[in-house]
Amino acid sequence: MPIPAAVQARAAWLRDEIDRHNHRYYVLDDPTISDSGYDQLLRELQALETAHPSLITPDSPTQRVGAAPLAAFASVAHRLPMLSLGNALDDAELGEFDRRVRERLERDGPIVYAAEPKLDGLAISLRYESGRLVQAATRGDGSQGEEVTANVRTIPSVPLRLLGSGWPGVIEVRGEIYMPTAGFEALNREAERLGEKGFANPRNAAAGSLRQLDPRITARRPLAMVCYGFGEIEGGDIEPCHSAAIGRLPEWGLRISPELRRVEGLQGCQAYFNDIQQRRFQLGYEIDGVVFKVDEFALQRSLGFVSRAPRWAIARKFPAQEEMTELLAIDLQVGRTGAVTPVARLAPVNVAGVTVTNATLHNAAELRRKDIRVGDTVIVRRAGDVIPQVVRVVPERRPANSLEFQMPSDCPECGSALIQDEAGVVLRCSGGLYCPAQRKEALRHFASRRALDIEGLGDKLVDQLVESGLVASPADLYRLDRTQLAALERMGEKSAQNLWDALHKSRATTLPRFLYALGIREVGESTAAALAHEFGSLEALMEASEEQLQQVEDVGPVVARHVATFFRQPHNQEVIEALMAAGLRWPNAAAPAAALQPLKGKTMVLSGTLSRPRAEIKAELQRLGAKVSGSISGRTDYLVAGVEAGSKLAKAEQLGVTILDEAGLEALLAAENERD
Ligand code: 9MJ
Repeated sequence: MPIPAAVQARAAWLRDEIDRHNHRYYVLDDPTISDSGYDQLLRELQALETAHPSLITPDSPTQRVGAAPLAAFASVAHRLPMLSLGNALDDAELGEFDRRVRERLERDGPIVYAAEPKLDGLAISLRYESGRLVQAATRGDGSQGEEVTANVRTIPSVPLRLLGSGWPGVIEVRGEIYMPTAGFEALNREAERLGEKGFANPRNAAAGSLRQLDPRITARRPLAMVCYGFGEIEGGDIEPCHSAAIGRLPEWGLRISPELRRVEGLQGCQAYFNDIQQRRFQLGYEIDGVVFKVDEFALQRSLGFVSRAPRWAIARKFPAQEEMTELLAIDLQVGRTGAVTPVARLAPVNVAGVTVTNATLHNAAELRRKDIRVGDTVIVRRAGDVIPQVVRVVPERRPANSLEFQMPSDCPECGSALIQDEAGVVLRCSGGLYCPAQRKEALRHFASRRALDIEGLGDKLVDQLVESGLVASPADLYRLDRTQLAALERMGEKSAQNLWDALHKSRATTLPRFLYALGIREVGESTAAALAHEFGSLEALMEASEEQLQQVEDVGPVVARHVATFFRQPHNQEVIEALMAAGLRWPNAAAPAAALQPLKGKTMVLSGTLSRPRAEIKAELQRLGAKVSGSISGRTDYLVAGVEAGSKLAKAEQLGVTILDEAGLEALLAAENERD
């Protein structure tokens, strides 16, 4: 049945419109339609093509992912060789290049060069015949590449037909397919989530994605293309110099580097190089240098090429970011929260101008995934100021007798048990206060305002006390005498006296504060208050089983496990004993004096955004005896309404519940704190 002319015209219009929007989005980076508007156009075209399959053309925007998986890639002979580039590794080598060019061209004055970043991806040649993409091929050895048309068709920045007018009947456009950094990172995060290996760098990710036999896989990878050269051209002409000819490509729907510039002479090249090098890590894609090309095609022709590299172009490379070295040992570092991080000790290697001897291995899961072993030859990578990383092992160089690395079961610093976190990624030392690596942070937390509130015990002082060996656990703080304190660096007699007073004052505390100060994982103020309230005494809490702990509001299996494990550690028991011996005390929370629980029997609800963390306010209210509930009912006494309190506020008004704003709450707390 013939297709009505109106339908044919509509389909043609939709195709043009969709191509035009693709161009605006991917090439000009200036979309003029919303994502949903674009989807609507595409869906309308799909519907027309489904109703009338003979409408479908190979270059319809609906046909990017049309092809079935291949058994293998076909070989393609390049009609004009795909050249590679000579390298200049420093200013002197770039100077040599410029001198040779001027000599051969017998020029005294400066040469005009086209300058562009050197993308680190995969070189590709696109062949358009009558404006239609008919073939895409990899460089291969320069004369024979692989045909990857089906895969390249899935890349949104590659037009299936050229836009505008003036393009030659046959035109081969060459450029680089690459994966932008953001896409690469997202892809690797997803791989990690699925327990898969991920790619070592964006270049490998781009190459791996393009060399898929199933184009549907390529289609899901965030690839892009930038054009920077030409192959065969027939049935038409292009501009007579590189910068102008490349500059036309966006009109035809092809992307080029926004950094393309014309520069003059060696000086211009060096200024361009410095500028790009400085902005290198802000570009959003990886580059390994910049490329300079003699701009005028006539001059390029007279220079010609040697073997596979043109005499008219050079890559001024950045120092390599990846180097190979030997992994001498895997050490384990215990961080502030007890997280154990494996660290690679390396045979010293210069990476991009810096000698690297250590690199992070992130965590045990990553170590296992990459199967990194002591004695391996590894690739080390340093990007900008980022901490050096071990990217991968060179399997061919693995010694025959190598053994898989085993994480220990005990903390290398203190011997306490290591516990796997919920996600199964991080191993953590359960040593808590006892573990020297965690001591400083534990002391800081112990002394902090909402814990024991030891005024004057700042970060620097904690460092000094721990490093001098005077203090290993919080209990040691209470054994310091005034002479020892005054002898510390930058400590006058007056500050020593103040600190001593503050330490003395801190002995009188509350059970919730004390529990919070212990720094048990996942036990914040609110949980500490709930635990104190439920068990009443430290002794009862220390004996509680995980099941009993889980009876407490907001305490799930993870928190229960942390609490129980903490109190089972003999070191923690010793520290607690020493603190009690030092005279720490608190009122018995099981039978709080009425005066200490002025909000006893009151039910309060918090809603909206408040100026302090909600958990903090909740803990304070609980300490004063209030029950803090999540929903408003007739039994609610107060609603504390922050910014955008929403439906709870409306309901409270309806039920006649007393509403406090933040100032009202602070006034209430201040009044009640005064009394307790
Ligand atoms: C890259 N990789 O960005 C060339 N390249 O020119 C640029 N590569 C090149 N030009 C001739 N910008 C051969 C290779």
